[in-house]
Amino acid sequence: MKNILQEYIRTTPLEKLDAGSVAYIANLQKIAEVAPQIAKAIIQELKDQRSNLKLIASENYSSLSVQLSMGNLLTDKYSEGYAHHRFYPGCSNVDEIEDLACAEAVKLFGCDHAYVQPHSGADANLIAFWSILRTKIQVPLLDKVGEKDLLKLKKEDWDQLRINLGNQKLLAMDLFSGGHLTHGYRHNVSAQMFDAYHYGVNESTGLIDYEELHHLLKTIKPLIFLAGYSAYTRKIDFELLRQFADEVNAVLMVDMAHFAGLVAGKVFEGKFNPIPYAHIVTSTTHKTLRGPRGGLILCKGEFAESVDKGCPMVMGGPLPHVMAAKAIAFIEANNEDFKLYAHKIVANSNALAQACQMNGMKLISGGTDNHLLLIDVRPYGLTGRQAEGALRECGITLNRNTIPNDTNGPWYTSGLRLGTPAVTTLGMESEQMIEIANFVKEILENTKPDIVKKGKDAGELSKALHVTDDAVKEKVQSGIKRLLH
Ligand code: DSN
Repeated sequence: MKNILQEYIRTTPLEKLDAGSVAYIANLQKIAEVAPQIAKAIIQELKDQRSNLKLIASENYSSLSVQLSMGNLLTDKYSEGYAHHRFYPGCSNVDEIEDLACAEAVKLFGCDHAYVQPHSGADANLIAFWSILRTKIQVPLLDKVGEKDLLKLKKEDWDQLRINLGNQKLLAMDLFSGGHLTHGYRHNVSAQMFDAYHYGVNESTGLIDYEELHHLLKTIKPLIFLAGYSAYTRKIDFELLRQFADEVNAVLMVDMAHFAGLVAGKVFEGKFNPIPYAHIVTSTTHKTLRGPRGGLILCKGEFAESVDKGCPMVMGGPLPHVMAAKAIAFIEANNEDFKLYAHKIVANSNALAQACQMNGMKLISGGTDNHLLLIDVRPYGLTGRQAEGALRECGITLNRNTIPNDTNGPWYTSGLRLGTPAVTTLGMESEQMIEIANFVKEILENTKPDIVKKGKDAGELSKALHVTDDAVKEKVQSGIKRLLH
């Protein structure tokens, strides 16, 4: 272990060995006393993130303040409930942390109410779904039968409530067009909870067709109209979506996990900012927002009481150490530097998209308005999985992604998703985006599907395996090394 720590120190530029690094080293030493293999994996991960170019659109580099606020005794405390309303004693310090995190989120986003307990974006979505169901279905039923306490509900009313809760419609963007799996994908609990319907994008433009969506919404009349995405490259007109939602009395929910940092950084303003228009907004805190891994809910006052019941409705104990890190991230995001950073993410994404197109790559929707772009890799005769593997081998980490009407399915896929939040944190500019696009082109042009050597498919071209020209691999690897140092 000593060697690994020595190597960490050796490979860390002196100017970066500040108090944070020293704290990190002390932290790793304590970890190594119990589980050297965990300390080793952390150091390996550090090296990995330093020596490969991080283009995963949903990843970033959080600050040391964010990271170190999570590695402490706060993890030892139970605090089920919410601030000043706990099922456990001794929570005054956690109350202070949660109060601050909520207040900072409200200040940053200008919303009515914030809930900072969700452990992830998926949790945030589940809590938001149940908060809507509670507000719109459960509370009215309780009012109707004249009972306030769920525990005292008669069996037949309880049975009726369960039927009503299980009989609601959700309309969301489909996974293949850029939606998220928690938005009613059949392999996710959201599709099992709701009668789920989906909208896609126009086949030729790759854009949301608002007219078609309007028509679909009026036909389906869902309880929840969900907007937001994991892999859509354009801005969304939330003002228009709210008008549509109001026409059918639907709740407009927006999952801004991917673009929360662009909202916080005032890149998405006016009708492109979901906060004034959506009833409930969910998010993660670790993507463009650059905070700790976790979830967040922002909502109008009407839903605040239900959202605050996230525990016990969906969750158990909150994570006080992560709430502390969220407070820090919201404070970090609420300044001019973060605004510049957020604008630069999009400028870089545009530069990367243009350079990819100049290099002959086909982009879904023809470009980007946000932090990500999607390349259709079919013209190279590759699946997304093969392309992803080839790029990773050369030092570029990004993920394969479905594209609209993808015939390769969500495992192999036909697309690559590229994002600029992490490389922008590293200080890269459009000049580097041009170099990156050149690397991607060279790799894709010099990679071929490989042959399966064993099993019943032996001899056939595989959708998973690839082979990349060695000289290209070496050239790109040394280019990436240069970019990162
Ligand atoms: N896994 C995240 C992403 O990459 O978009 C969403 O959950």
